[in-house]
Amino acid sequence: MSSTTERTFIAVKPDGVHRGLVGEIIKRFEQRGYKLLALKMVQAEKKLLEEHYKDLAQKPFYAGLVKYMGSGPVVAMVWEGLQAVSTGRKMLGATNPLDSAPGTIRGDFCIQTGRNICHGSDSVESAEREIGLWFTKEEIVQWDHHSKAWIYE
Ligand code: DAT
Ligand code: MG
Repeated sequence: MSSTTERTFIAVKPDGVHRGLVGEIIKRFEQRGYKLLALKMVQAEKKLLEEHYKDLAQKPFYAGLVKYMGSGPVVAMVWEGLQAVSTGRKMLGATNPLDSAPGTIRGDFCIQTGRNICHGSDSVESAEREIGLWFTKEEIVQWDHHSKAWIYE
């Protein structure tokens, strides 16, 4: 199976921001080799969060999830690279941090599903939808247009 270049939507949730884990989470994606295409800190509107998590609207934890995600600023990002979606999910770890392997972000920094510090898209389709919800086209850098001039003289 060949790997393809993908984009994924990664976010540091309010508890991750509050706990000072923004840099740690960015660092892991940078050091793995992914490219940062967009980043912003957002106090998300309830409407955006409800739309973001609309597939979970019937779950008993939905209202609490939306409230938690709106309880403080979120750091929203777009990362690009080979298999960014599935590898990003591996780097985050399992949804329930008690099942997240040590070495993953959740496995290293949290213990509660309801406070699991980070979000990552679960498919290429979800990534496209989520990137479109959180970012305008203008906010996403066309890195390939810049990188040669930027890194090399
Ligand atoms: P993930 O964030 O790993 O993609 P998900 O999309 O199934 O997981 O759920 C979104 C978020 O909702 C998850 O990160 C934390 C919260 N959540 C999921 N299951 C939960 C549960 N059983 N109780 C409380 N919160 C839950
Ligand atoms: Mg999910």
